Amino acid sequence: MSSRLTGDETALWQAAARVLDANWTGTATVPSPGLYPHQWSLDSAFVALGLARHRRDRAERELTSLFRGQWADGLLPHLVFDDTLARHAYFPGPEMWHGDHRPRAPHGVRTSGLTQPPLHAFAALRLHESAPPSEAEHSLDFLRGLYPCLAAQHRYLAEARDLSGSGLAAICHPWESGMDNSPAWDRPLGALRLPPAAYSPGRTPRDLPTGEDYDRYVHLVALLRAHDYEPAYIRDDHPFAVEDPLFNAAYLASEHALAEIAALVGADPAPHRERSARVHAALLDRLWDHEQGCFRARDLRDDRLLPVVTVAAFAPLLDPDLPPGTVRRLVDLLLSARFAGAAGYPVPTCDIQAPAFDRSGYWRGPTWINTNWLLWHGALGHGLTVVADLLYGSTLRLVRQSGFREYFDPFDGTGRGSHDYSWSAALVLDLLA
Ligand code: 2M8
Repeated sequence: MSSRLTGDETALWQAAARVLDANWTGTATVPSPGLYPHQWSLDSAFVALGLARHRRDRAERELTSLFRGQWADGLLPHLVFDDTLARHAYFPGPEMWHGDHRPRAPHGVRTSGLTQPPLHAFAALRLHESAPPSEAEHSLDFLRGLYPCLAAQHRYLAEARDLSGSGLAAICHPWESGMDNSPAWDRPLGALRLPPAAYSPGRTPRDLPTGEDYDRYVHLVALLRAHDYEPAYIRDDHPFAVEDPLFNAAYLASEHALAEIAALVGADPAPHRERSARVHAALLDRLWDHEQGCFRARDLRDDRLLPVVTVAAFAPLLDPDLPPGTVRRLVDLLLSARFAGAAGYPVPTCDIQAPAFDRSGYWRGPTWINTNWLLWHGALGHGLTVVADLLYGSTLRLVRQSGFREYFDPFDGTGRGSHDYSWSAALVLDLLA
């Protein structure tokens, strides 16, 4: 803990550290007690950023534990199951993802067959950069060991998920975005033709996503599983294929980090630089909406941008090479009454003026700490100190007022969803560091 913290900040820091301690299983961190009892990929990347400031040993174990689940083709699954738990502990449990035939999946570890935004190389580099001099050598050794896994994760995305050949990676399920029921997915989900007796899991941990959303999520998983998650099926036939700005901004940030890691561990950074240049160009070429001045997801099944503007529109601020004119237009929209301008506790996950906006609807409106953190980091990278200060202040106000909740009402800051949510705590540790 930094010695320059005020008394109030010290108390917040300690409370955040307590949440991470309580959610530590001995090998990894669960997103929250109760509702999310396994290890999630995106959560672990954010948690590692916080553990880097609190328990560096655990940050390393967090990442190592996640990569135990990596598939032979490099896919980093979005879920690594804790097999000691009862089967009903979480829906959908391990049995939904595989039958006995488990091509490419690791032995002895049960995982999902989807992935999530690849923020891991970015987190690993930041972990290394925050090492005190006494741990620098050990930290470099850790990076050396992790580099091949990170490189394989990115190779999978480049080889199996670049469905348009543009350099962008496509997601094949809303869960892969990390923003499950974002209104951005309403159109492609609505276009799905469900089998007559759709599966109804009866899991409604909160009002949204609805049972109908779950039918669609489960249907998409059933299709992927039936086709063994084969890249050729995903490319040619799977009905949900979307290029998302947040997923690709994370991919780009991590590709930049991989180039740096490669140089540190004596590998060749050139392939990573080439790939990040392609993702940068494709983001602007394929996902930039000049009229609205923001990034939008592209549906590859009808080659159109998806209509709803969400907080993902701003994620490419993580791109250090974003042209200044593009940055200015993003900031204008971010500060407008459609996002931060009309929210007491920005940044809402969906355009407030969109008909689909729902202030309490999970990823359909509430403010989340992780998206705030990504935009804060992106804003700092572009020297946007006013925006960064706004995000920093509003994020800390949320957790001071409502605790480390999963998500928050963007107008009055009321906490919603799980309590003691790991990435909310972890990212506060990083903010305060
Ligand atoms: C939420 O997603 C899971 C499915 O993966 C769920 O709804 O059960 C999302 O918020 C996702 O971004 C997050 O990683 C996960 C665990 O916190 O929960």
